[in-house]
Amino acid sequence: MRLSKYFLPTLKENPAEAQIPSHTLMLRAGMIRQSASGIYSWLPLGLRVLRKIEQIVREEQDKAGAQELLMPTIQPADLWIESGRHDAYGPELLRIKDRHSRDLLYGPTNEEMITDIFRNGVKSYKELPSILYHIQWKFRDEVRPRFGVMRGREFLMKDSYSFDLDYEGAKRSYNKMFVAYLRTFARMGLKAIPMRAETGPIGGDLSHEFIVLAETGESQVYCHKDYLTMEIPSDDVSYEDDLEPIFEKWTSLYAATEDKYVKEEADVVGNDLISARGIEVGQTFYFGKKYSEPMNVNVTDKEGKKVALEMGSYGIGVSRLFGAIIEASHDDSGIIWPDSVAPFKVGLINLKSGSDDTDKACDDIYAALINAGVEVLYDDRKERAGVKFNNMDLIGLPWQLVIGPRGLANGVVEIKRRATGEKTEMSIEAAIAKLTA
Ligand code: 5CA
Repeated sequence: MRLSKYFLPTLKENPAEAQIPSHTLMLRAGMIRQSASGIYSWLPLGLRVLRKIEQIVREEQDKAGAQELLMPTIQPADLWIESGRHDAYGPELLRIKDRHSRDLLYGPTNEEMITDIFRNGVKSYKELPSILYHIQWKFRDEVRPRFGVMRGREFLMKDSYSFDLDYEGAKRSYNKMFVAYLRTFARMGLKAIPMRAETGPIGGDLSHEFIVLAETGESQVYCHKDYLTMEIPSDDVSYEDDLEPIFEKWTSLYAATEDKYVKEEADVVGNDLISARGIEVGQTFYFGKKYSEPMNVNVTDKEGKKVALEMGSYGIGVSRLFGAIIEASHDDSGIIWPDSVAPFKVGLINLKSGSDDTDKACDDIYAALINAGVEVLYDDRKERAGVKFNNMDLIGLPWQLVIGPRGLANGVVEIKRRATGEKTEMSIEAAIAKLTA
């Protein structure tokens, strides 16, 4: 992509409405714009990152055996009346009437709808277990939307739902999602720590919040220091294996917990516990028959008896992760994207746009990288070098490739790694080889 043609409305100054780095940087780097309180448009550069986060979430769900479907954003209120949540959910639920005065709502989550789809589609225990998920926009009319995409009103969520015949099956499904979550967040360069949690309006009695530690997190959390060095389950661990030992290992250190569970925090902090701020990027729930009993989600078991299914649900805040990754990875100059979610891998900087030599060299390098399948943002604008450097640092692409007349005369270009600031001079061939490796 040539920057001269790219819609990238960056800002020089920190916007007054932003209180935390991710919000400031997403606005400054031209990635989002607020449309209404807690509701955002995703501009081209931001959308590329959102899609990559979404894709990692999708791949890890698929590996765990979950199947993707897509449910609508608008739901009939009837289903929520049936489950009893229409009243229970309160003013966060955006209730809508259509032209025929039918009651609808903008879904804040999809337990009812998936339950309805499932009960009409499955009859026998032989069709279990099953985990279904979708990645869809949600709406919660939060009292205090804040921190940009971190606590929005409209936000993108991955929500999975598991259906099993008995508790043992449901726990196996829970463990699969638990391991998938550890892997998902690790692929984004995040250390997310599972913490025992309350279940709130979703219900149930087993729940974990996955918390990324960051100074700007909304909640105060405490966790055992060993969490910081604990290994993510390797690829050798299959989803067919018994995952209970992994679950035990990750949940047994004086369990990691939110402050509401810590009674004598002053005594325990300072020993093996770390006190930190955290961002909740996902939450898992086991709620047994909470929806399946009132909504009649049955199958016939081996003996031909009807049994209500054991269910769980598992959410990931896809758009919140965007902010969480920036909170965990930025410096004074801007964002530092982990390679896995970077909008482009390479920022190609032409230090003298308009000069035949540098233009020709940049065009050739750009073509070579694109042909090799590398995502490149080429700053071909007639701007000062300082402006280009600042801009590249701000948007945080993992690699910068700098082409100037002086270097070219000596047969070299410069590669900079954004994360470390390390700069290396090398031949054009060597630079292309490095970036396509
Ligand atoms: N039905 C369950 C699991 S599918 C559920 O809705 N869980 S949740 O309420 O915990 O939401 C799942 C994730 O969505 C949260 O962990 C959080 O990362 C994200 N999330 C929740 N509310 C917001 C919000 N207002 N803005 C951005 N992300 C949010």
